[in-house]
Amino acid sequence: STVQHDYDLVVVGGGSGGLACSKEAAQLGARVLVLDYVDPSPQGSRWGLGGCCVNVGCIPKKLMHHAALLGHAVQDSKKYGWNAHVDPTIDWTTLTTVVQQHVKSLNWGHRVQLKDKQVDYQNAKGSLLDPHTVRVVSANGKEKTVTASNIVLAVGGRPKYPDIPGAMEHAITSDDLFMLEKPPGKTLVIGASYVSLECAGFLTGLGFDTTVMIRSIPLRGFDRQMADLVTDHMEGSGTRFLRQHVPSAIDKTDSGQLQVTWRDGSGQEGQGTFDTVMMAVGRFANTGTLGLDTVGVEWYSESGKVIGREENPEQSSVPHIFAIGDILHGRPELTPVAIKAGRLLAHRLFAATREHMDYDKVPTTVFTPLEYGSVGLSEEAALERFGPDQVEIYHAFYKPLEYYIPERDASQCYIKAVCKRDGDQEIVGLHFLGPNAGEVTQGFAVALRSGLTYQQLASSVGIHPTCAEEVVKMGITKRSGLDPTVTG
Ligand code: FAD
Ligand code: NA7
Repeated sequence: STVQHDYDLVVVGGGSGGLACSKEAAQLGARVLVLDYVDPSPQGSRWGLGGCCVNVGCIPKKLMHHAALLGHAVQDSKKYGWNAHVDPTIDWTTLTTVVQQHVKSLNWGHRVQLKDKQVDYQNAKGSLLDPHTVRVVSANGKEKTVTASNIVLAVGGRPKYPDIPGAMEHAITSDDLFMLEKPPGKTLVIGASYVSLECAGFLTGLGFDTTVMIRSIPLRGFDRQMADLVTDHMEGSGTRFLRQHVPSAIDKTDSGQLQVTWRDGSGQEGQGTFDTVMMAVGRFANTGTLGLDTVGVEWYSESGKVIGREENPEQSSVPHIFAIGDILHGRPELTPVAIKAGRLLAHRLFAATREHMDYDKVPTTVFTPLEYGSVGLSEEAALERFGPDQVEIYHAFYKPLEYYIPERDASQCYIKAVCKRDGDQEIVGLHFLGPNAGEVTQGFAVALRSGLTYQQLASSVGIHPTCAEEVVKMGITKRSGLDPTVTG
């Protein structure tokens, strides 16, 4: 049809995926409108343009993780001869101020880029009225409609609250933590997602008495052995754990603290008092008010996520309506995934390219105090897919050079390559626990995506002295039963 719509593309949600897609589309000559609107958290936190990653995700998280590592480095530095006489303490107000300043500079940067690239932007909430019409409600309540040839939904997700008395009222989530006015004090983090462990890890590192409540296992979906090493290391660094515990209520005491009631694995009830309780029990997709049913976009009621097509992963059941990022069912919830999917989609729509997002072997890193980088399959997943006889695991426990002088414990510094057993032994999964895991994992992930085999890895020359070289030096298989500890 030759119907003229107001826009070639309307993008609902100005986060990682939505901004990347709208900018790319505009660069390719499309007339683009992007809508971004943030509902305040139940605790009243609000923020600017850019979505989760910029405001309440990757960026503030990594900065606070780094802040915690710096404190640790000051401790280590004394052993190297630095006259650092006082034990470092964190000034929470300074930390949140500088983190928020950086976030605001990114909010501003996004605005400038949209302007430069001639993307129309509105701080407004979008929903679908009919398959080509978007209802736009601006922050001041003004309402209008726009029509679009194509619509991209990129509304991301928000933290869940468990359905227990007092949770919504008294608990914060990661949406509040990074802009918390007062230092969190004694903190309970509920849940065992990577968000939970990362936040608990840096809070411990910043000097706050921190407890994590886990109802089953840590880091569901990740390699089990690695996940257990992550929590072992945290426990050794002072984070407390309540395992097989579920919360049942949160009450405020007269002194203003929070009393948490829980049940342990044997059904026994217990209580503890905290200054801050943070929920990190997973996230739900922001699709509830989008009007998906009105236009016939299929979605899963359980997660709120949009169902993509096999042959065109971001295309919904309505051919010109697409979903990218955290709201796309069955895909990793990561910023670079949302960005890449958004860019490729813009090219398919406005430059007639055919390249699709490849969601396989997407690397990620859990920024716990000891970082965990991974790409590809966990040991469990490989054993299930190929069978125990067809999988070879190479592994190594190693000690980073930097750890010797300050006598840091390296018990959890561990690497594992999950390989097929036949032929040149294709590597199907790589797991690295150690300093700078994100930096180490990125390059190896490129190699894995290019079909890296164990033979190629083993024939590579390391960079000495690094932790990354331990990856290319791994020679002990699990099957052999030999001690995988690197010596010398
Ligand atoms: P978002 O970035 O969430 O953007 C969606 C935007 O749409 C938001 O601004 C939202 O308010 C807005 N919106 C919602 N509904 C509407 C509507 N109806 N109309 C208009 N606007 C709307 N990923 C990594 O890769 N690395 C990390 O280290 C990392 N750390 C994280 C740490 C934490 C604590 C959290 C919570 C997440 C982290 N992530 C990380 C995940 C990453 O933030 C997300 O995968 C990414 O932001 C998803 O991008 P998106 O475009 O799908 O959605
Ligand atoms: P996940 O990975 O969905 O994890 C949610 C965590 O919260 C998990 O540890 C759950 O335990 C726990 N949980 C959920 N509900 C409760 C209640 N009611 N009480 C206590 N604990 C609870 O979280 P994310 O959304 O952060 O991660 C999304 C993606 O990132 C995911 O796909 C991963 O691959 C990486 P459980 O394990 O269910 O017992």
